[in-house]
Amino acid sequence: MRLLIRNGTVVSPTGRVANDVLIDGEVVAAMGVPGQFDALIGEVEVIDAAGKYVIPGGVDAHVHMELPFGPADDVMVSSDTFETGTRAAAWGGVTTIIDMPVQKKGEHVMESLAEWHRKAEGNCAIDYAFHQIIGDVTPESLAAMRHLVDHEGITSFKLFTAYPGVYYVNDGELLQAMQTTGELGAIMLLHAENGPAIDLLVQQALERGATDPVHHSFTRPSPLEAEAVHRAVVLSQIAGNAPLYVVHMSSGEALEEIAAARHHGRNVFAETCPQYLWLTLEETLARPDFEGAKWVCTPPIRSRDNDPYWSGLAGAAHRSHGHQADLWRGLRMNEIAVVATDHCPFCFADQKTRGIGNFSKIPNGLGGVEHRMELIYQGVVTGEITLERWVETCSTTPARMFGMYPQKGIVAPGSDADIVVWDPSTTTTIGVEAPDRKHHMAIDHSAFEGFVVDGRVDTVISRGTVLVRENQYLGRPGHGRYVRRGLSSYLV
Ligand code: DUC
Ligand code: ZN
Ligand code: ZN
Repeated sequence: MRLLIRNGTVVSPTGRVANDVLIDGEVVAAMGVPGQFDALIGEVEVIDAAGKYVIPGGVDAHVHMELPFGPADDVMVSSDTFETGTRAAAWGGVTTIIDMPVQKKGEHVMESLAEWHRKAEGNCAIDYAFHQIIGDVTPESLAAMRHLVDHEGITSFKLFTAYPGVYYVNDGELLQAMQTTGELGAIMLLHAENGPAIDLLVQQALERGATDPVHHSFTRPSPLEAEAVHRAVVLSQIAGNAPLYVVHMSSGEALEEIAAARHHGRNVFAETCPQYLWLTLEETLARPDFEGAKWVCTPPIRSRDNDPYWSGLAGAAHRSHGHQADLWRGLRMNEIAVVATDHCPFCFADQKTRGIGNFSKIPNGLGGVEHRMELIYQGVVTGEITLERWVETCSTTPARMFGMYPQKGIVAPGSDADIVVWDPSTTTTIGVEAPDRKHHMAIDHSAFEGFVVDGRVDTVISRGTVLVRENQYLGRPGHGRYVRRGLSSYLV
């Protein structure tokens, strides 16, 4: 099967060029000046991309489909399965996801990986890979990490300094795991918050009757994110400059820690998510009548200015951080390398409402896999980043960071034909109430309900197969394949 994308503008991190793209089977066969392949018309299927951008399919490096979340006696499972979540991702111009098998305390890494393969295999509309979560640093899990790098195509591991009793690892365990990732040339992903301190603040808040969703943010103040980032940066130094990638960064202070480390030439990278770039506590978590629960995710959505709770406690003068502005700047300056979503949806009706009267019981997570490309493109429209940087942070860099480049992340001869045709001339309305394209995620609300953004996914191609075209879904479960990853391209 051959496809010809004609008359479009191909965008990569290094620029944009008028090129036609010829796809043969699963890969890009050739690219050339407009009209170069016109002799093939009649023999190939043609997609007209006049006035549109032709970009590499999105790579969302941080998602959680059907993730069991919460303590053992009260587990809730994130509401998108691999089937529904990857279909929604395809609708949103994403052609590769990286999900995360979970090893908790006392569990076996290899069993968790086998379980994730069982959940994903045969169900995904798009290609998928895994980062392995290590919740229990033991000789067995350290040995398993070696096995995963050498034999399973898993070259990155996620650890947590948050969630004591569930995923939390202490500093010694973190250092030991970093020594292992450093030796292997693998990357450690870190959820960086000071879990024990947060647990104390949560307990104190509940004791004084502060039970509304907004207290989820007040009890996870941004200095406790920055402190955890700083500690991890130091530990990675002690581990011999072991590569560190801080996931879902939400605050200006945490960003300062990353920027300082990078300034000193350290192997430290950061990721943020659309919710931290676009949403503020005042407009979301602080909504009355428990509606704020829809936006409970971790780290929390930050205040427009600063965190009133911790500045009040410390008696500090009010100072304006503007977390969102800081994060956009970080994205522009490459202090933040990647935008992912941390897609982890929970329905309001039967999941979020479990936390009425106790915000700490609200399952943590937002659905966003379908909207990252358009929400970050809006940053192009508003002048925060360039068109090239959009492609870089949403596709090329995650592919390079996690050992999938140039198979993924670029429109180039020999690369997988994972391509999105993007129409900048129209708009998208986001949400369950959206008039012509209600969201496809298995969640009963949207964190971005009613947002009208410029641009729209027009056509989505995954390894040469058209998944979305003319507002029609043509994909199927099982098209997506497991991607074995190599080592990161960013490390020498
Ligand atoms: N944060 C979330 O919001 N959900 C899942 C896990 C996490 O770290
Ligand atoms: Zn996390
Ligand atoms: Zn996550």
